[in-house]
Amino acid sequence: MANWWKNAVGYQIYPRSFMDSNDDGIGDLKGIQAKIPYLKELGIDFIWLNPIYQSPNVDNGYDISDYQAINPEFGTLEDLKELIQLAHDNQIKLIMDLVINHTSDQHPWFLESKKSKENPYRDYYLWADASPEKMPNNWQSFFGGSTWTYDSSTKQAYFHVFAKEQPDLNWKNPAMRKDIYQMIRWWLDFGIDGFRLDAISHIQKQPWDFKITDNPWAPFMNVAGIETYMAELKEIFRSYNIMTVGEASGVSSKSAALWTDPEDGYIDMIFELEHQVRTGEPGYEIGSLPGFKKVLSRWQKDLQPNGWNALYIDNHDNPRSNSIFGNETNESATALATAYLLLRGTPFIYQGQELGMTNFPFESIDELRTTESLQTYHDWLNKGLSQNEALRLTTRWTRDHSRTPMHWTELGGFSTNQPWMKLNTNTDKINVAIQQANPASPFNYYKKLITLRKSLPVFTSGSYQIALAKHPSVWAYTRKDETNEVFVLTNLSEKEQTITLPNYWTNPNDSFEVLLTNYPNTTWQKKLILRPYEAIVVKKH
Ligand code: TEU
Ligand code: CA
Repeated sequence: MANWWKNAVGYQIYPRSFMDSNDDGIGDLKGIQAKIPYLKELGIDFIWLNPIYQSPNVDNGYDISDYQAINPEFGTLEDLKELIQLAHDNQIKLIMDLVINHTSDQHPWFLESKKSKENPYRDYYLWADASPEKMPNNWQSFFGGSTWTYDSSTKQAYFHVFAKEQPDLNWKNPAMRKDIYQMIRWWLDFGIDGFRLDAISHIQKQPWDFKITDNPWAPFMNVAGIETYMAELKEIFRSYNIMTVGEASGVSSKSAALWTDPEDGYIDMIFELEHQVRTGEPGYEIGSLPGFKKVLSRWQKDLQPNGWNALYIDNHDNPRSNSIFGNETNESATALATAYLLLRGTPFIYQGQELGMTNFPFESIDELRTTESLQTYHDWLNKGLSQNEALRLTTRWTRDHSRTPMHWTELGGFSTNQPWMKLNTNTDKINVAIQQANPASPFNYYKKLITLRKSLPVFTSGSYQIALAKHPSVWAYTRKDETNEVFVLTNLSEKEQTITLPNYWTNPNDSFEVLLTNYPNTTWQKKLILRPYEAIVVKKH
């Protein structure tokens, strides 16, 4: 069956925080198994698991020390096999994170590589001559500080775009690539249904003497020469009936159409990293709706002829959309859902998003877990800020907001033990149990929305056209194919918005059917007063 992923809806699981089955405070594979019926009820078609491989957890599993072993915290390979079987029995597929830009510094390849310049694994990584005072260049890593770490025993430094415990692999080395490709095939033969390719646009780097002009990340963002490696990866992917989604920051919407072209593309779809547009002073910033809408509209347009989008509003690297673009209400959770889930592409839902989970009210630095955020906090303190100020500046946009454990019941229901990270304080109001019982809950709205998306092919393959493009608070668009035309109208603000719909949308000769709304008593007319975070989906007959 070709392209099964085109009309599929994905669900991202952050295994550490989903469900703990053995009460050690850490989510695990058996916990996920126990929640398959929940995912089935929600109506999703595939799961993306964040990394569950053997890892020292400097970056919560994104620092892998053995690609073919499971971190015992999560369970065993046998547990994963069982999970895949159970998911498949429920018509749910499962894709894994593929982290091949870097490994852990504890990976046997790196331990060898470090030993000497002559070691056969030396060139599996990127080494250059350096001294403690002088690194090969002044490039900065994504996680702060130099991209280089000095090694006194060989008088060279190794390169890393993330933490120093995550050395970058040397993609120029065919022996390294061969080992990586073997590992990829091993997983595909294991029976998984695809991969999310982590940080894939960074695998190629500029020469070390490349001069940065404006963009500090330019030396390792979609650098020319990456095509060779992507083409080799594609060759493997194309020999399996799987899906691939690349996290490809720096790949423009124009090139993304080539990357995801159904004939010649490397991968099936791309996560863009541009739509989290912020406004306001650092530490006070919120999401900018005009930016959000503009970026997503551009991606819709540029990928329309050939490419394919991966759609998301929440993930494990960003704060909760219901806090950043919404006002933490059921209405904002459901309006945001309506706005993105009916776009052209494959939607992903991040665990808890379907409940409208919110940011965590951080009161102390001890509540944070991400290495990167702890680093930022200390940087602020060193600049002379008070603890309170430093905490506020760090926590407005920390990844940790989305990593708090899932809310199953009024008391949380994630674990009977102390969880690895605190649960949010609103488990009594936002949880699976009460939302399943309440027909008007975000959970039940997501169910309807997913069903609606799958009920009409226009939502999968129809074209996208924005309306009221300049409106600062309303996102309105048309999806259209030969058979159907639907209008998606969302007020993404907490104020009422009075709008005049385009004539075309309200032509008296046509009849209109409201397919879905998140408020009672919705009317459809030329002049409309949209209530706070109101969403309406209408079909023209
Ligand atoms: O994130 C990747 C990431 O943050 C960068 O690739 C991004 O492109 C950059 O910040 C530019 O805006 C992924 C994972 O999602 C994250 O959790 C990991 O920490 C990271 O890779 C390292 O593996
Ligand atoms: Ca556990």
